[in-house]
Amino acid sequence: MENLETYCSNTWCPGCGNFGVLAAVKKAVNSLLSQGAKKENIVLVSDIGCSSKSTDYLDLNSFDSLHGRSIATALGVALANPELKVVVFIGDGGALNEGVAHLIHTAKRNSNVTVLMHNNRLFALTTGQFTAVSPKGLKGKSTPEGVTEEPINPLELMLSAKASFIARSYSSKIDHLASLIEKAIKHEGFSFIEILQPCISFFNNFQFYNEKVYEVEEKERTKEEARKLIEEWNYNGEGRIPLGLLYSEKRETYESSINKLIKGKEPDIKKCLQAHF
Ligand SMILES: Cc1ncc(C[n+]2csc(CCOP(=O)(O)OP(=O)(O)O)c2C)c(N)n1
Ligand code: SF4
Repeated sequence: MENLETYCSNTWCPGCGNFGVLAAVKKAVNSLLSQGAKKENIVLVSDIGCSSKSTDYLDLNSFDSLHGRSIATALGVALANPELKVVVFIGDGGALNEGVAHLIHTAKRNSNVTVLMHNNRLFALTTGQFTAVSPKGLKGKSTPEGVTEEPINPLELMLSAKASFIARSYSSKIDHLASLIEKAIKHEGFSFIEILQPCISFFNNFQFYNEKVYEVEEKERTKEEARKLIEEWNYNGEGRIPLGLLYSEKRETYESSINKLIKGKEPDIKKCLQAHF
């Protein structure tokens, strides 16, 4: 078992849900390595935020992108080399506010990318402004009187955007999360895991999740069945919170369809160089 540790000192607040996510990623990566995956073929792409510090703490190839742009960067990596397993670490702010267009279109394209969305339900690194998934009424730096808007449901969004692997887990359930991460990375196409990740400093909802979450059986589901499960929780207070692989389907990946299109039409590098020199 590789500990995958780096020389970086960890700057997360003690008790942060991100520690559970990091432990689950290490477990999933080790399991993949033990099954023959090559370490050099795993590429992590990070965004900006507490969640994206994960790449600093993992001894794997990684690329630090801009806030909200990591998913577009990951698509580029996957397209350039279809051999790679590309995993994005992104916060709910990066995924659903700054970068929501990239999230939707990368899901629609079925690019071979795994997105781990650390959902602490606010912009944590900048000390607690509201995001698209903050519950109505949440008080913070940008909403001293409480959020007045309704939160969106990111899994509903992913179902509509045609994501081919949609799952939810919780940072306190390390084994559950590790198993989903492993499945998501093995999945051919776009995989999205929403990770409920309490931010102990600005929105400590460990107790709320401990009381509300439950694990669903893993089985094939129609979109209607998945939608029903996904709508059980409204991201405010009401409803139980289902965890697990909620929807998956097989569909051709973006990389496969583009590579078929360009096969045999690649530019002749020698001729290009001769034309220039
Ligand atoms: C385009 C852009 N907008 C805003 C910022 C400022 N900024 C840096 S980190 C951050 C919060 C990140 O929140 P989130 O993406 O939810 O990740 P978390 O810190 O919660 O893990 C913000 C707003 C930025 N760096 N770039
Ligand atoms: S601010 Fe919140 S999300 Fe960021 S490290 Fe601290 S507890 Fe974790």
